Amino acid sequence: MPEVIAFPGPNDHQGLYKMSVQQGDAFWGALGRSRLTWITPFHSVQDCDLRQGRVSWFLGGKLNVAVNCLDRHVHAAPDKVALIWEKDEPGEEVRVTYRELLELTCRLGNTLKRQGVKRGDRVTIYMPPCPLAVASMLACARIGAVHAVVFAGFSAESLADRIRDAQSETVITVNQGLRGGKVIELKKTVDQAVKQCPGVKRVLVSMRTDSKVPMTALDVPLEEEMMKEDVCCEPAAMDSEDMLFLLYTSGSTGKPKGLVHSQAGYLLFAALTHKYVFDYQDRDIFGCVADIGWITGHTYVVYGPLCNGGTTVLFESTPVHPNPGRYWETVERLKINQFYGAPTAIRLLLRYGDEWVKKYDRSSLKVLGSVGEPINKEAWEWYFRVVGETRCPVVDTWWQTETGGICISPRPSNPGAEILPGMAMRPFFGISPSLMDDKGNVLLENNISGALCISQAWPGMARTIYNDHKRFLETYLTPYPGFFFTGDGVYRTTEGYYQLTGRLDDIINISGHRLGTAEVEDVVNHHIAVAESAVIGYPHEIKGEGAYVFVVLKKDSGYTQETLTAELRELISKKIAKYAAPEYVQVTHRLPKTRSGKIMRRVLRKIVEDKASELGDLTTLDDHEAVQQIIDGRKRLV
Ligand code: 6R9
Repeated sequence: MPEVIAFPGPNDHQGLYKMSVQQGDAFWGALGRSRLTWITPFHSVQDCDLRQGRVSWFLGGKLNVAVNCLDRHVHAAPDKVALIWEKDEPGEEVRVTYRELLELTCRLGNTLKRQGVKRGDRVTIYMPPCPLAVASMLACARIGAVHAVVFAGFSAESLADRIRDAQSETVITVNQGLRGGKVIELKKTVDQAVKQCPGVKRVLVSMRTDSKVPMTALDVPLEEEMMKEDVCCEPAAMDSEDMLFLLYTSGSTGKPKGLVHSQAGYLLFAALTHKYVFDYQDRDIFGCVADIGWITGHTYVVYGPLCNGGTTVLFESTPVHPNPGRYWETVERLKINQFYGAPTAIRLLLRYGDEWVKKYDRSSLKVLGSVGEPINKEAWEWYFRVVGETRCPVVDTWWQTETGGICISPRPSNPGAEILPGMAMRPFFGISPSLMDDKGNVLLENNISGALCISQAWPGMARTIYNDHKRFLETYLTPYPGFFFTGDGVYRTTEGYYQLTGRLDDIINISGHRLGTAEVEDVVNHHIAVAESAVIGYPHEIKGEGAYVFVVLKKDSGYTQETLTAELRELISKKIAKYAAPEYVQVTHRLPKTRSGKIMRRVLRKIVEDKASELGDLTTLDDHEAVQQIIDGRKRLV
């Protein structure tokens, strides 16, 4: 007889949290059974050992993620709206019901199969938010292929790197994108990328606009092919731990890494966090404005809301198109109940003043969410007071591509719990945060700062880095053996609440987008005039952080600071993405180095933060004059 365990009531968050971390098997087992639909039930809830890098959930179980996100809701309510596609031009939204989305997904799944895509194959998706992008993700899930969505703002080079790393033979894209009223030649970018990827066998092209684009021998017109296919597509029975998707993200060294998420644990964690953090109810319209190319788009535009049978908004535009009232006009028109966006956009809109917000009826709003970077108090207060009229709790949600879903955040479904401005507050069910000091000791007390680690595996965590498990272990699991290391710093208040303080490594966060300084340096160092460089992040009023490049030129290169700045900005946009282009390029004669030759980024950081009087311990610095020159050079630049 299995042991009967009393489950705390749905409003007893403390009880639920306690159970989730102390009796994880009972907690997740019950949720896995009740919230997911299985083809074969699992026999064990988990088999995890962070020390060994072993993470498996719902062992022995077989399921299909697309069935969980579509079929079961089609049975219950076929005409319920699954997606509202909020196109670039306001007022042209398109509603897609669960029945329609299932049909699209099946036709697309059959198209992929006919084109030769097999279970386990990787499919790269390079598309803006649109129903066919969601159907592409779900079609992969349906036939057991692995999707790798690449944000459609990445350059051809970045796209090619990701296609090659994933060994994708298939790319799905659109003829053109539309964003902020501008046409973006996405197919052209794919053409350039595919030239560098001999492994690509086919490119499926959807027609987002009416413009014909040149088609090559590899290209397949997606809508035309889909029309020929059946609206039924047998779902593959997938093991809980089979790969669902790869998603590339920047690390502090080397090329971006393809984090691997698996089926059941990820989906359950997505659905549960979506339900509890946003207090999502059956008829609510959920408006997450993130692009599907980021993890936020995966988990809270697609998988969480659809697994819960919800209605989710796909936002194709920008916060300022056609004017800074866009978000709130969309909230009014679509009657959005939960709005989920990034601090960088909030800071930008705040500057345009309250009128753009107040013009529109926001009475549908119940919860406001923030994600991607720390939200400063001023932005938090404005979001809470002006946008939400102090009526809507603000949930500052901390998580990462690696964590799969929200890990630290307030839960408005938790009645009466305090929420403080600019704080992620409390761990979600199953998440046990640990703070570490430099020596790897666990800090048990409150009112203390440390490196944020998580001491137990949770169902939504990434399982590995595609084709590089060693790097996965080295990055996340060996720095603090037995713990998952997040790379973030955190402060725990006297009350035991968590406040994130920023990255501890060489990752900078530009408008909520991660960028490794090493990635940028790699591009800068390829410029013919550059002898060496150092890239750092500096505080930026709107973007959170900006990139600042220090360059030492080769002798007699003939370049001035101005010409070099323009060329480097161009080069970085082309090689990485537009958002990565640095704000400042400062040419200097020397970089500050230790006697052993290491660049002292700490010193450079202080200088660009205008804290040159607080440079700290400089005993290892070999060249004090270099520092003074840099301070003087910066004064001339800004
Ligand atoms: C979901 C997402 C992850 C990094 C993360 C941290 C920063 C995200 C945050 C936050 C403070 C928050 N971050 N949310 N910092 N408060 N609420 O953004 O994933 O793109 O992988 O970035 O973003 O530094 O480590 P990802």
